[in-house]
Amino acid sequence: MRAPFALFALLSPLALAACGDPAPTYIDQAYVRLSPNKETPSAGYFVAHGGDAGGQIRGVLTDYALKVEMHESIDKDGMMTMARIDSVDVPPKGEVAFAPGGKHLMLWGVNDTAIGRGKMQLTFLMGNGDRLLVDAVIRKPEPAGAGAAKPAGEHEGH
Ligand SMILES: [Cu+2]
Repeated sequence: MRAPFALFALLSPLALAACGDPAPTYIDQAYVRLSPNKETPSAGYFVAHGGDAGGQIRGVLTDYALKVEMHESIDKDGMMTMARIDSVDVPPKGEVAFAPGGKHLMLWGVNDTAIGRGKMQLTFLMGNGDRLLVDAVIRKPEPAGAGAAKPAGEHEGH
């Protein structure tokens, strides 16, 4: 007659854990806008969601480009310039957007196989040691002349 009780005792901690699972940190809406010129880097964008605990992005890796850096465009006395950033805090229940004109990824040497496939996997290194794997859609460069419609401050490849 003790078996049902033992079974319940074993199961209940799992049930409690399932109820209390915190919302995780995650990343979505990732895309890479290819540079029209192979010699200049492409730009990557995404939205990081902090979940319940928040998190910190410490770096981004990929097998499909030679190098990836996190950058931030800044207005310095009216001149748009940019600086490398080493980490980004994503606040609890908040989000951080990497978007044209602000924070962005720079990717050098995007792999032709990835371009043909139209997407590439990015690995986000998080401050707690987690790695988040995210598929970024690869967008072809915009045709020359489309630049007039772009928001101010968006940088072209350099
Ligand atoms: Cu940049």
